[in-house]
Amino acid sequence: MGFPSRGSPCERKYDPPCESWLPPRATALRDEGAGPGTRAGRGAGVSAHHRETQVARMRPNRAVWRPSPLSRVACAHPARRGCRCGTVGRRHEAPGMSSDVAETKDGVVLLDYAQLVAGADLSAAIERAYGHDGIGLLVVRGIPGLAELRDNLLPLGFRFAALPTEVKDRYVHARSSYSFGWSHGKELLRPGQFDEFKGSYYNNPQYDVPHTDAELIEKHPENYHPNVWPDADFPELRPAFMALGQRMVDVGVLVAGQCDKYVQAKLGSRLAPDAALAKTIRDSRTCKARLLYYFAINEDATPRTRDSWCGWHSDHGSLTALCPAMYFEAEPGAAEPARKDIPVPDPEAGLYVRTRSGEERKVVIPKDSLAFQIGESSQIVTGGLLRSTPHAVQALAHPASRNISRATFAVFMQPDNDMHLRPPEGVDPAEQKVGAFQPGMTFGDFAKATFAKFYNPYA
Ligand SMILES: O=C(O)CCC(=O)C(=O)O
Repeated sequence: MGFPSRGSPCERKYDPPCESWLPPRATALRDEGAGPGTRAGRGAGVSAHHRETQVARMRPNRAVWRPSPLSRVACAHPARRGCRCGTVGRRHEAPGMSSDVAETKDGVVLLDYAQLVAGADLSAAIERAYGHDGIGLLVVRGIPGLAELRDNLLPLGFRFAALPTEVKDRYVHARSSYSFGWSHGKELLRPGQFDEFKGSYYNNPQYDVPHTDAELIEKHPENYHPNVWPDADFPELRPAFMALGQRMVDVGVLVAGQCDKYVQAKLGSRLAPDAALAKTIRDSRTCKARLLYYFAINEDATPRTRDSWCGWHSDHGSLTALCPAMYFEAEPGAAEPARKDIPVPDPEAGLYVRTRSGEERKVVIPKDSLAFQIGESSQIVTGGLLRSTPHAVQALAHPASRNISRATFAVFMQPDNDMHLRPPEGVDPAEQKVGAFQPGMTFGDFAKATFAKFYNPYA
């Protein structure tokens, strides 16, 4: 296995060999949005999907719709069939909210990167996306350099997955419960069914060596183990993975800063001191990035369920960044795709969220944008002011599915293991019915309990 052992590890973020091709960073970027921070990530145990799939299933009251006075009038938004918000026209109007929130053509809340950098107050958009009636997800567009970073990384998902099994197996890391390196066929799609058609490459997108404390690494290998890179067989993965991953965390900190503004205005001094989302993310050494590759399903002609490529789950960290997916066409066994970044030939395939009203909505992330999803840890520390949403990925239907595969990249921003998940003052921790959460838990406890309670085949 390729465990890096580079010098002065602990203090050193990954430095791309050459950043000259990246657009200049706004100086505000790293300092913006100081405040709360959390992150939602993989890695506090076994594949989060195992437990997340089951967590989602075990939370019947997630899908509660609170009707507002407006809910009697049918919404005419083309992307919101069945919505009862009362809006007639292009913009969706969530109950009790102003209409000055931009949306994608599918009705997903849309923020401009430039507005984020300028520090505009985007609280209305945050409430629309992450509040009680939101879908737990928003999109940020206009991110400089994103298209190129995406183009550099996602095809590597295809190429790595096409390597011989014995090569990929060198980078499987059982000791961290597959939270670093290559993982395929280890996670549950749904109870009893492993992820045959999904492979993942996990690593920390910020720190190759997040900690040098041997005891801590031994105790929490799923978070603090050094990154596992296939440098000997596939050296191109590391720079492309780290460059896109760091960019996504940077934008995540800006989104988190907006969440903090909104939450602070609503909860003020009731918030626990370490509930600040942007700070949590900035301080965290356990962010986890995942290059996902969904294999083509060539032969199976059974109808595709929503969770046919990725099971229903909610992310248990603080905030997840998602890259627009890329589809490939290739003959079985090909080392390179014949065509890449093609339009998906089955419009039903892709990412879905389950709304509070129980509706399953397809979410398309525009190519120049990133999506950001709220995780369960943020839901806990804000007493449910920000809410996570179950999501899943549907595979292409047969025969359109033949030779068509999909890659994407997710960055799970999550608190450090020892951060306490404290609901706001006045919110009874025992009333926080969020996954495996129990009062008094740290994030590390929460993550471990989540895995242990719902599924841990590696224990
Ligand atoms: O593939 C996607 O679009 C979503 C992936 C995802 O939800 C996850 O990795 O947790």
